[in-house]
Amino acid sequence: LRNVVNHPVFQNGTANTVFIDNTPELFNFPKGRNRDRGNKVLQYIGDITVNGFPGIEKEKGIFDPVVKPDIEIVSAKGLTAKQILDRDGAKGVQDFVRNSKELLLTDTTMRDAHQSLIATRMRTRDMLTPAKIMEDALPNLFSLEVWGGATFDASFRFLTEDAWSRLEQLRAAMPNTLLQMLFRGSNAVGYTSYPDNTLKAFIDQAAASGIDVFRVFDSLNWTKQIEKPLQYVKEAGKLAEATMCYTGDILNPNRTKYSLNYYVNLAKELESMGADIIAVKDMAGLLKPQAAYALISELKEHVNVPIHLHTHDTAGNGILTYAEASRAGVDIVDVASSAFASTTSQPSLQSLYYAMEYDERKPDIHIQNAEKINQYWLGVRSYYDEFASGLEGPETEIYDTEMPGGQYTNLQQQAKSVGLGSRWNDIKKMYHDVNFLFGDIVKVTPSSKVVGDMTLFMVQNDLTIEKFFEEGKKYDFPQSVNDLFKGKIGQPEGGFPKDVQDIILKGETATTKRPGELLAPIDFDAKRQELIERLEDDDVDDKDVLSYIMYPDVFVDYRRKLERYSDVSIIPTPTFFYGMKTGETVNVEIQKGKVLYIRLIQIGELDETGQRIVFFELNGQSREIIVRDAN
Ligand code: 3PY
Ligand code: ZN
Repeated sequence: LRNVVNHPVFQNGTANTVFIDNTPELFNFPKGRNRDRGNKVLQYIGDITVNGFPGIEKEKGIFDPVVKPDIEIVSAKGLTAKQILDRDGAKGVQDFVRNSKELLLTDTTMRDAHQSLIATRMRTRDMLTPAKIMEDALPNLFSLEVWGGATFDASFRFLTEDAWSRLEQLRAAMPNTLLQMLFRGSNAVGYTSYPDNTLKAFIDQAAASGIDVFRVFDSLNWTKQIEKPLQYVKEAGKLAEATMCYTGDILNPNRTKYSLNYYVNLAKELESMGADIIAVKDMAGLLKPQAAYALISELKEHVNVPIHLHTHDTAGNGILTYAEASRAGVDIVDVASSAFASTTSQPSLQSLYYAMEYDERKPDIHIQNAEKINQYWLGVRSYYDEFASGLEGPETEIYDTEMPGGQYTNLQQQAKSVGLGSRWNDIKKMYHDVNFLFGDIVKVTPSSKVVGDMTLFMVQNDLTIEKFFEEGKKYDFPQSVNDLFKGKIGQPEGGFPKDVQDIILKGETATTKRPGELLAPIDFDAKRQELIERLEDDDVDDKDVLSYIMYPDVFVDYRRKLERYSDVSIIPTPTFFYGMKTGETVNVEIQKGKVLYIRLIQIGELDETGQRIVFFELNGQSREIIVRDAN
């Protein structure tokens, strides 16, 4: 109401009922979730303190210091790529890239790097400090990859954070930097195909919320599924980065399916579809240095649009791959800050800089600033060590396994959760075998998940490839495997092996049509209504509807948690994951200048109903919170 009485129209006495119609925003009173925030934050901390955070097993340890990097302000060399996009459009950015003699860099720390190392658990809070200073510190970076892939799902599911709000906060913090997302073609940011109207709505909203560069791929390299999203990105005035996923080994004479020719033809096709940039997405880190030289040289010869290379450093050869790609003229490469680089993540930005320090294409970055930002990331990284179950060093077996970097830790977790943790080596071998059983397909979300599901199924049931052919008809394979062979995620190069398809589908029919063509457009108003009914809350906007379409149950759960806990993104990360220790005090800033001083006094005894009272002090006053003990 203070807003209403302060409004100039109200103050000068001209307010009437039309005033209410014209200024509805003033009558949006805080919804349930924002009432009583202090107690809700205590409820969250109490619940985590008593029951722990899923996936965290250890006691809260001592974390490395996290200090705001004290950087030197650098001015951009002319306009930034983002300013050029906003002024001159995609064509302007293409010219900018072509005229840049230096190798350009995309920093993936806030997307693929944490997806590939710490199971996508990085919180928005920990991104905002570097986001605010990166434009001043490293203005000549081409872009930052910050969104898409698993980050969308994980922020709602595990972090109780709105993915759109993350994007909008990053956008506000970095108005002059290209923000990039990974877009799964006809699967948007989900695991299943969506109708075209939904892809368009999602792209339009992502563009409005801050995305400039859309890296659009299809998990089987089926260009039919890339075409529409590319068109929608272009209609939104953003950069359409059409992607070919790299698999196999172009230099291996025995792997002829995905040959140099295959990729050159694919690139030409993507260019003719209107790609502004072509990405080579080496999601498993299979592109060996010499192959990178051969591939990039050919692409530079046959296509005119800039080439953006993405790899994972799983086998430890990433820097050499980039150096060779640079020698062949690649325009942009993806790197991560050292604290979040290497193994299943991207190669290190700092390592690449030093590898090329006296090269004519040395990246134009202020290395001391990059080092200081990395110091910050090192501190942040220590909060998340409990989620890092990945590699300690290079794993060259990946050349055989062909498992994407982003899947590695995930599949390990999935294996543990079904009791197969001790059979990881068998799983890796089986993953290789399943790939060839499926006809040697591109493996990236969601096709990689299907290979993973089948792998776990085979290992769990002690199946071998021979047994599959002998007894396969007796088994009901995982739903995702059925869907793949029905054509529900698209068509692989060369089609599916018929004998395998028959065993899996057992007479069910398959389609070779683009799944999106078979889906009716989504009625957004009906979806909104459905969501309002499920939530019993009409505070639902367009972004909520899109999130609900992508992840219905996850989104509803997220909103329930928001009701119970309010906005938990304000809770410092150590407290968010580990709760509090008796006697500890933490400060939570709920809005600028408004701080909750929270002290944990005592955790009460378990009562006969399975609950405990947790005793806090909130700004000097005692508060008691009831927590159900789930242990
Ligand atoms: C994703 O789609 O999440 C990926 O990272 C694919 O590599
Ligand atoms: Zn990747």
